[in-house]
Amino acid sequence: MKCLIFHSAGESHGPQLSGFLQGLPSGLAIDLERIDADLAERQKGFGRGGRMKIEHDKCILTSGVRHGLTLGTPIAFSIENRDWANWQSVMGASPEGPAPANPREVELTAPRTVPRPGHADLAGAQKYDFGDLRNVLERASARETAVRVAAGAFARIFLTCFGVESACHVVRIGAANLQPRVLTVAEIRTATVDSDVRCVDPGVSDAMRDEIRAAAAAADTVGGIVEVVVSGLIPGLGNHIQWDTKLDGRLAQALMSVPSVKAVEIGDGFGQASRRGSAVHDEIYYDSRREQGQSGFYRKTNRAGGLEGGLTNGADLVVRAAAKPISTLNKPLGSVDIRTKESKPAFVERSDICCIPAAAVVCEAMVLLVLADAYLEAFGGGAMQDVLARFREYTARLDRFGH
Ligand code: EPS
Repeated sequence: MKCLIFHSAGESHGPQLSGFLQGLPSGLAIDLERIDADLAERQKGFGRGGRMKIEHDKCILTSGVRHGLTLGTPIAFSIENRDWANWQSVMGASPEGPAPANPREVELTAPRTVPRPGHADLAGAQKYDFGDLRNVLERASARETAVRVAAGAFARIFLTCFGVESACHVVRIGAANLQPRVLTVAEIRTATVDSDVRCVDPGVSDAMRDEIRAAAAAADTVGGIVEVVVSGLIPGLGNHIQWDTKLDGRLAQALMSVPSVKAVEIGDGFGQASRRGSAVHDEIYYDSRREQGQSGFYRKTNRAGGLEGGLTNGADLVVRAAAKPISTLNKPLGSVDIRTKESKPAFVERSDICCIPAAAVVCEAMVLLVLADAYLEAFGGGAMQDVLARFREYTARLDRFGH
């Protein structure tokens, strides 16, 4: 992301997570309740572990907004880790922190030396030369995704000004799979409201819960696939001219950075590999009376998922991410103690059985950050009114192109 810069800091059991977001124009109205609503969505989900009962994530703004409006300056914000109260002796910054307050803290302070297969534990310790895996895992923890969701909520507020709306849902948990179907943002929002696995189909939701229960009973974990749909995008975001500016590549990078994500698919991407071109590409139609999409051009299908050649084409963006099962297993896999080199079961840290409903919210946030960056790249300016004026100029030009 070049026009919108986002970075985070924070350890899972440190005092707080911090976020830094730079590039939003001045004059954008920020409603903190909307940001906290997105944070609450991330905390939900059947199969979450004990941590979410402790935390109550809220966005604390410390710069970049005055009297409810952005200043065009860097936005800094934090999310408190309530659990820090129980970890001060384990995670304190000072060389002489408080002594462990109880046997649990004594146990937590002991170095973790048997890496979990699938986690950053071993390669991180090798690279940074740590004898205690906690120095890696605290940052590799998915707790960090809370800040991403807050940053994505700022992006959502910005994008709403251009008529962009989004939603996410879960399409697979383990063997429980939603048959592919075309869904609008509104349909996804309505149908997932009551599903604690964030699935649009009640029958498949039941099957997904069964998958999670079965994994929990086997002291195992389970992964899945999430889908993000975005409507209202103008044609021409991103570009076709350079490998690192193509929007599909930028989306894939952002989604692949989400903990657990191992694959990204745009439209029905993987399925396209086995079909002929005539059964894959979305034919183009024209109707001069058509108002929707700022031009008379439209498609009857959207197998491309709203992206062609690195640019949006005006159809809904449809992107999926596949996430592996969480790598902390209550019945741990075999590993090796980095100190003694003895074979041992990997260490067990409190964790979730399934993070897929939360991962959907995180993936949506990442998509929104990439799209906000693309709008700023196309229409950027210091003040929101200038950005909107450039946007209107472009949509008027698209209208002339289409008529
Ligand atoms: C998470 C916080 C973590 C984990 C989970 C998600 O907190 P804790 O380690 O204290 O339980 O529950 O993260 C992982 C599964 C992981 O492997 O890092 C959160 O805030 O979403």
